[in-house]
Amino acid sequence: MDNSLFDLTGKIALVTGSTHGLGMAMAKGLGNAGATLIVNGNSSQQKIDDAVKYYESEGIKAFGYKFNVADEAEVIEAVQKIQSEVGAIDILINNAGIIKRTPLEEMEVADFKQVIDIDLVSPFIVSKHVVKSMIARKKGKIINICSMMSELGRNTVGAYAAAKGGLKMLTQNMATEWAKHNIQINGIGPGYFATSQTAPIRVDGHPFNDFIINRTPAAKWGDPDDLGGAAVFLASKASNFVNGHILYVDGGILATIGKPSNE
Ligand code: GCO
Ligand code: CA
Repeated sequence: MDNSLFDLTGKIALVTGSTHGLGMAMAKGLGNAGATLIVNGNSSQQKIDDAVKYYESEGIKAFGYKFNVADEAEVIEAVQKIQSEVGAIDILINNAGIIKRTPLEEMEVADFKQVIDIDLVSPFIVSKHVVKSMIARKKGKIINICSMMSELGRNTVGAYAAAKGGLKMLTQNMATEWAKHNIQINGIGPGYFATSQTAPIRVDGHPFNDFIINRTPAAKWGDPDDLGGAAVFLASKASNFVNGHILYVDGGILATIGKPSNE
């Protein structure tokens, strides 16, 4: 099969928050399609080194950079280092994010602001500094990782929903401003996936576990590797006229109002 439409050989991809979870699964998808990975995290150098070793064991070229996506000075320094040490960034996936599950009326303002900072302001900061060389080179791909919460509310995740809803509009505005430079900016909206972020609500017997399985037409939690195809599509020339679109990968959740638990 000629899959040159999806070939990422020679491309350099920065995936923020790619030491574990969905970020790692999407990065692996890009790497298996030929991309060289820039692995990022902010918790520890050890986690980054371990992730780089993991990618390399999968036959993927990877380089680790520890920086805080919410700190503009750190982002500027890291982007400059990446560009001089590895090369210009062709693909950026803004994936790093956090969630806090607290009823809104009990949530501290500082916690609300921290979620907005990391999940919404950071994609702006990183994109702002990566897009400059994309504009100069007249090509690039930016993928913002949205959520079911870009479209739907849920008890306790108000700050996260506000950030992810904002990220959907930020994606559309980036496309509005940057598409003319031959840069495609889109989003991926993962449904409910089996990751460490959802571990606390995925345990057997937790009512949310049954709820999600019943609420999802595919009747299961997603396997993180199922996101690889969407990432490769939006990172490759297969999507060269797709812009400002959010591709939901959710087993059908947004297609339906759901059903009673006994059906
Ligand atoms: C939650 C979940 C979600 C998912 C995902 C859904 O508490 O509802 O953790 O936020 O992580 O973002 O798309
Ligand atoms: Ca290929």
